[in-house]
Amino acid sequence: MRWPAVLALVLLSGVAQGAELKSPFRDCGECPEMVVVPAGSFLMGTVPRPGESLPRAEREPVLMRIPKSFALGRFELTRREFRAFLRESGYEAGVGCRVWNEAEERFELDRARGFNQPVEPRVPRDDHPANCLSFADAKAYVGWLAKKTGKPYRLPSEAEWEYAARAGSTARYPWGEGADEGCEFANLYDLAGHEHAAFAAEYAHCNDGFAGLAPVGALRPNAFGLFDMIGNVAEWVEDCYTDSYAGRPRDARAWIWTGGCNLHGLRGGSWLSPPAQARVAVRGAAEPTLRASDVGVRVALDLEAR
Ligand SMILES: [Ca+2]
Ligand SMILES: [Ca+2]
Repeated sequence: MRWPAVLALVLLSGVAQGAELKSPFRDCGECPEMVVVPAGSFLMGTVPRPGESLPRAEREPVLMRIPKSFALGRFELTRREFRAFLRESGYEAGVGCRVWNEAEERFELDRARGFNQPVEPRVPRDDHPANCLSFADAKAYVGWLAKKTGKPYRLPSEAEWEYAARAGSTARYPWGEGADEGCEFANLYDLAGHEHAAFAAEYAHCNDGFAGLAPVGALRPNAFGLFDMIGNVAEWVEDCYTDSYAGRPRDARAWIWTGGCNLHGLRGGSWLSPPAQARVAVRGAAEPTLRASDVGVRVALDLEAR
């Protein structure tokens, strides 16, 4: 089903009336800082422009309702936070990470690389996003965090992710329609990246200041106070990936099925993404075993138990 643009604008009035942003919080010293995302509704997907070709996965939008407020990581999970998990749990960060080979302009599996030995960032800092994490690593982390805090930490659903990333925006990007206006908000493949690597892909014609991974929160947040939803590292969501929204739950629940998924959703694109691949509705996916230098985690939390 296609949605006429005028109808879409009417439907997308969005965030619950009277919602006001609450202060961020964290449940322990090395726990992720959390932002309360208000309840609301939104159109998930992209209304195609006349003549525009978009993947089926996003071009048949669905009206979604997020019935209750929830909390989402203010930032991508950081190296410091993931290291606390490794230290306290004894979990081993595996090796074998998909990295970008600049010389050959392609991704390749580097069996010697992993969270502890990333190619990027070249000089890792505590506040860089944790990367080279598989879906299982992400689940292990949120499981540990839930046990440690006694609170229902988990991965975000795909609906929650897009709702939170849009933060009330109906545009192609949370900041508006143009990729070239996004360098204040998102670390993508931009002039800085192009000057450094110059691989053959479209780039944003502005300078976000980062040719590689940026520390979390280096750029401006969206209207919900969330940083780096678009770009930097792509983020795992709980949902199995499908190539259509037909039949999916129309609320905040993740769309998963017993027996496991061949592919899980990845959202937001990364610092390596051409801007068109980092639009807010673009649906990425990967095998749950994939560890990649451009993939990380953002945690979510149910609030009813608080
Ligand atoms: Ca960049
Ligand atoms: Ca991100």
